[in-house]
Amino acid sequence: MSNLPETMNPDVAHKLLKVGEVFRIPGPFFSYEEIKMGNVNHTYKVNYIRDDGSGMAKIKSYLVQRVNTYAFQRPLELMSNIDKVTEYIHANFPTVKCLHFHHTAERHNYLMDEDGFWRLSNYVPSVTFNSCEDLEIVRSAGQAFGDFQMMLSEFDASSLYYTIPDFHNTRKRYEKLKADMAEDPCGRVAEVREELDWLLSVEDEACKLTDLYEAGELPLRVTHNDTKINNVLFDEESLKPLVVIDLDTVMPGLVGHDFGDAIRFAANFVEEDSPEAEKAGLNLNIYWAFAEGFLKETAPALTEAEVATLGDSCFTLACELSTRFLDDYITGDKYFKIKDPKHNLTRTRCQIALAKDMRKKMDAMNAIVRDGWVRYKK
Ligand code: GN1
Ligand code: MG
Repeated sequence: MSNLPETMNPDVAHKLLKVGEVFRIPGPFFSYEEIKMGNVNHTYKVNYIRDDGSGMAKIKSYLVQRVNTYAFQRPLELMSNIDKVTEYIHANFPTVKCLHFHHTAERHNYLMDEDGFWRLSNYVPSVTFNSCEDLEIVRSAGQAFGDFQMMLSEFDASSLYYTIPDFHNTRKRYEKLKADMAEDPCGRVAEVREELDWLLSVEDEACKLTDLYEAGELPLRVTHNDTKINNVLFDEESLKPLVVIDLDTVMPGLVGHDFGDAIRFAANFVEEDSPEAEKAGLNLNIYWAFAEGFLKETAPALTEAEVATLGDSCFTLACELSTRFLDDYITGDKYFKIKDPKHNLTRTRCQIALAKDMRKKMDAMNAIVRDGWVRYKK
């Protein structure tokens, strides 16, 4: 479980207080905690005191995020996507919880100032998991992501902007890696030769999903595209899923993007940036549990061709993310937040080790999704 508080920095506290004022949050503001989850945006839980209606003080919290505009170069389009998707869910599935973004006096759901691009939403008391051995929780995370995708199955995909163009275009990710490798702007390529060689040796296999889509064999859906299990908030007591969060990359995509990304995160024996890459690998029990939950929701809508890609999509997403981590390392760590100078290299090695192990287990992975699909599609 995550979300550990840390000591407050007065400059950050002052900034968050100002952001709260722009979003018209009634005070007094008294503290904040940085939420360390998320590798791209900065997230803070901000705490205010309120009257609970009977003259007693209660704590009311919100989430403030500074959006990383290096990753999201068109943040207004991103906020427009989130608005459309949450309004659609609210209108069509009124009992489903959504994050709600607050507006400024100018009716903007963001604030752009000299320090960046900010947004503020309600805080949902909950727990999240970076890893989880409890198969029931994993199964329900699979259901939550499957259900999220199904809720959006009638949503007009053409009304969405591509917040990050070619986000899961594995071919383009490889092309960028190769171009940056040739340029070697930080002189780091010699050090990562082994990782590069391995990734390049499996390029065609990793790009199968992209190639099949381009050949017209797979339908485009509205997908979440960042299905880490910690993007599902769970109720603190019942441990049932409450809401799927992080809608920054909700865009047209393939079902395999959501399935594969969830598996490469949740079903790894170790966390995605473990320095013990030799321990990384696919936990088939977790894979099975997630697949059960996901297919329970999605099977009736999936084509046979899509189901046939689900096992491979896990390998694809692990390789694709390896190329992204490695590319960031080669180009000087501009995209992902890093905790130490080799963090992106550590992440790369761990994803590669996972991808290698997935390859050995692919027959079992394919059998599991096929079996689940056959049972649930009726
Ligand atoms: C980023 O920031 P976070 O943790 O939600 C990234 C994902 C990666 C993930 C790897 C917009 O997600 O694509 O899979 O890190 N999000 C973006 O941990 O690039
Ligand atoms: Mg994200």
